Formats: sequence, C-alpha cells, structure tokens
Amino acid sequence: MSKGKAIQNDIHQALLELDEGRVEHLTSEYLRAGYEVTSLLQTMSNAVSEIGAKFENGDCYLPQLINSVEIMENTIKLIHEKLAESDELAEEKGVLVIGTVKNDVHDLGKNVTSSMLRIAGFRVIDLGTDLPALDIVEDALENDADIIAISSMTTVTMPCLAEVIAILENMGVRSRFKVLISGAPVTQEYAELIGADAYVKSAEEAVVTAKRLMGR
Ligand code: B12
Repeated sequence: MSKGKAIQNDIHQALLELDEGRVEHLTSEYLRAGYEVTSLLQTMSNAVSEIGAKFENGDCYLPQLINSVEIMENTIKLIHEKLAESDELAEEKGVLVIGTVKNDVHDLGKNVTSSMLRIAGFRVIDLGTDLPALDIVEDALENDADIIAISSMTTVTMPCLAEVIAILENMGVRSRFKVLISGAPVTQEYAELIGADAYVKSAEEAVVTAKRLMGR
C-alpha cells in the first residue's frame, strides 16, 4: 500500500473514532507530502457515511454523526487554508447553487458536497434546506448560476426535484442551467424521468460530474 493510502486509512479510522486532533495532524502530514486531495475527501466522506449507517442501525447517536460532519468540515477548512498558502486552489470552474428541497431538513451530505465542490474550484452558493422549488429557481437566476444541485433525502419530497425542472421550463430558462440531482431515494432512472442533466450518488461523483457539465 502506498504511504498516501496508508495515511488516508489512518484518517478514516481517526474520523470513525471522532478523534479530531489526530484527523488534523494526519491531514497536515498528508498535505505536506503533496498527496492528492479529492480521494482524501472521499475517504472522509465514506467514514461519515459509515457513521450514518451506524446511526440508522441504532449503533450510535445523532450527535456523534453530527460531530463527524463537523470534524470533516473543520478539516476541509484546514485543507482550504493550506491550499491557499501554497497557491494551489483551482481557478473558478463555475457557479453552483446547492440546496435541499421543501420539507427536507437533511443537510449533512449537502454540506460535505458543498465543501468538496468549493475545494474543486466552484463558487458554491448554499441555499440551505427546506427550499420551495420556486425559491431555488429564483436564486439560481439571481446568482446567474451555471449549475443547480439539489437533493431530496426522502421519497415524499422527491416531486419537488421535478417541480424545479418544470418551473425552469415554464419560465423558458431551462437551457440556461444544468440540473444535478442527488439524495438517498433518488436514482439515475428518476433523473432521466424528470429530465435532470445528471444524477450523482456521492460528493466525489458530484465534483466529477459538475466539472463534466461545465465541459472541463
Ligand atoms: C442523519 C439522518 C437524519 C438526520 C438529519 C440530520 C441533518 N442535519 O442532516 C435527522 C435525524 C434529522 C433525520 C430526519 C429524518 N429522516 Co433521516 N436519515 C439520516 C441518515 C441516517 C443519514 C444521512 C446522512 O447524513 N448521511 C451522511 C452523509 C455524509 O452521507 P449521504 O447523506 O449519503 O450524502 C452523500 C451523498 O448522498 C451525496 N449528497 C448528499 N446530499 C447531497 C446534495 C447534493 C445537492 C448533492 C449533489 C449530493 C449530495 O454526497 C454525500 C457525500 O458523499 C439517512 C440514512 C441514509 N442511509 O442515508 C436517513 C434517511 C435519509 N432519513 C429518512 C427519514 C424517513 C427521515 C425522517 C422522515 C424520519 C422521521 N420519521 O422523522 C426525518 C425527515 C425530516 C425532514 N423533514 O427532513 C429515510 C428516508 C427514506 C425515504 N426513502 O424516504 C432515510 C433514508 C433512513 C431510512 N433508511 O429510512 N434523518
């Protein structure tokens, strides 16, 4: 196993143990050695998802899951600072509005995704959660966004994803935006059904797909 991968595994373990000091220390070491950042972020995201699965099975409590996301977000800030110091931050790749649909308050995955997109060089405008479809469209227009990235984590709130696309079409502005959708019950088939431009199942895929949608 390469040294970089070994440090990633240690970071994964430290995050599962919610050991913020160790995560920070190892991340600094990882960055100093110049290893690649995107796969590190996905490793951390996988650890958070593992804790999410434990929470679902009743093997840990919600504050632990939230704590893991906070550690990840703090580590992402650290990565941002280090990359800024070393002048390695990517040039702006595009403007993206991101949010969770009406009646859906899940935001942990969205926050992780926002952070990863920022590191990848997108200007990300986080609209928050519980967003009516019309508000999403108005904010996208106001910010002259290139991409609208929206998620629904529950089945009952999924129709709001379709509503966003219907509103864009009714306003005659559908072609101005790429629409990227995600969320636990969302599928590729659903994306095709409602006419979204892309479906992603992870934050890493969101970065790759957003770059592709921008022709990068
Ligand atoms: C944590 C959690 C909660 C927390 C949310 C805390 C918060 N601030 O987000 C709380 C306890 C509040 C909650 C509430 C509810 N929840 Co809940 N929740 C979860 C759980 C266990 C983990 C989700 C999570 O944060 N994972 C960690 C993150 C990092 O991983 P992730 O979500 O997979 O995100 C990745 C990708 O999906 C993607 N991504 C995520 N979001 C976005 C957004 C965009 C734009 C993009 C591009 C990508 C992207 O990138 C992320 C990183 O790779 C899931 C189970 C699951 N397996 O998903 C259920 C789950 C989503 N919840 C569920 C339900 C039913 C509910 C409730 C209705 C429960 C209830 N009866 O009250 C309420 C709904 C409240 C509401 N109105 O929204 C169901 C939905 C089932 C369905 N098909 O409808 C799930 C799937 C659990 C289950 N198996 O039944 N929940």
